[in-house]
Amino acid sequence: MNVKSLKTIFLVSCSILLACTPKEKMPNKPFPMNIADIEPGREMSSAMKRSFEHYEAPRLLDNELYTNFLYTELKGFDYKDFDGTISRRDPSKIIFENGKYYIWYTYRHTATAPQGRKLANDSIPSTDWDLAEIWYATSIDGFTWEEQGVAITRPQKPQPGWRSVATADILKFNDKYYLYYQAFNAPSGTYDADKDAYDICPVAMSYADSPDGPWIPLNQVVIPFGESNDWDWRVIHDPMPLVHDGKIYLYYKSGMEQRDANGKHWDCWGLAIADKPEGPFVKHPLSPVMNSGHETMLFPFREGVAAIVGTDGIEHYTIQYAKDWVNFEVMSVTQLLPTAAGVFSPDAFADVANADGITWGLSHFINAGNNWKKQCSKLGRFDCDLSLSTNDNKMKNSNILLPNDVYFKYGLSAKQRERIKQQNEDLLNTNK
Ligand code: AAL
Repeated sequence: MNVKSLKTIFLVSCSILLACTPKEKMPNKPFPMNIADIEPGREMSSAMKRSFEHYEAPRLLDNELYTNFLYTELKGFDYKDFDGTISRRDPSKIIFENGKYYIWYTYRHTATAPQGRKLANDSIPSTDWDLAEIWYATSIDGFTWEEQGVAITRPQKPQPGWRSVATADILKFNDKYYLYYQAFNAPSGTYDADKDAYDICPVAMSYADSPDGPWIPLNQVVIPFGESNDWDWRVIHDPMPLVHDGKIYLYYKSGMEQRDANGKHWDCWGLAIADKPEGPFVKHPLSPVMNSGHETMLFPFREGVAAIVGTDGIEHYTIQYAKDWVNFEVMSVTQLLPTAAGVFSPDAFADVANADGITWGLSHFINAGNNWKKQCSKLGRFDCDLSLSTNDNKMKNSNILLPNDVYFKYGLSAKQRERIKQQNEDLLNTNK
């Protein structure tokens, strides 16, 4: 058969196919001004269809999982003029017990500011969360805090966490309290040749009968690393426990080696489930269950779980929801998100069928003194409306504009200026 007859057969088959394909039902009227006037079954563009089908509501104002975040400085914490020797960061969830709010956080009080892993020794920290302990504070109103002191000290070598204990989160289960935290056995940033990775640090747990302690260490690793070459075989960070269906649902961060433009590995979030706080924790077979977020804050919402997904990843700066606690969907895109925050989630452990959500929490602000040589972090409060019972329209704005200076601060590098100059010259040369 020659090329010409092949072409003819192809064209004839195409027209038969086209004739058989049902024609798309195109709307014959322009899109109406009022949503109520949209005819049922009307064909829509993908974007308009998404407004009605994917999101909770076409208007942000009606989207329970959209919010702004408004920030307030806290009272009650001293940072020695941000000289870099005192740091408070990575706050836990906030709980309300004994007539007051409780929060736990990474507390570092060292002789110097962090100096990097090469200069680190027994008293010089490598990073902002090295040589740290877990401290706690209480508050009556959530704005003024009273530091209560240490909750988890560093145990003796070789117990997990002898070098640093950091990034704790709280669980209340059957009237007892559990703190899960990162337990470093080497200065953070140290290279581990066995695992060919930095920051190998298991999750440890301590328990107490009261939020005021005393905290008893379990002295064992509670969330096992994955097998060699599994996505989470090297790092398990940021443990976050919630209660669902009578079990402990603990989300944690790990990630694949693929580097992003900012040099960070691909952060994802896994889910491990246990019947008892000490485990065994069984990893959900669909883990990782979230594809983004260096810092993610989770809380029960309606019958599912919601997540505020912060920096890093293809779905950063979003608020997500998983009705089944496993399969997350993007519910909104937002701005000025809290960083590594701890939320006040009254239903975190209540295991209710219709959780209300959250309206505030504490975020950390790294490099609090704006001087990387004296790096330290501070805690600040954020307020929001991700709650079914709160309806604060002011939290639903979507035109937050930052001061001009902020835009220009993120300017071009000399290398980028050079590239642009070259592109201009090339254009001039080709048009001569
Ligand atoms: C934080 C957390 C973990 C990391 C480091 C300290 O924001 O993601 O805790 O290890 O940074």
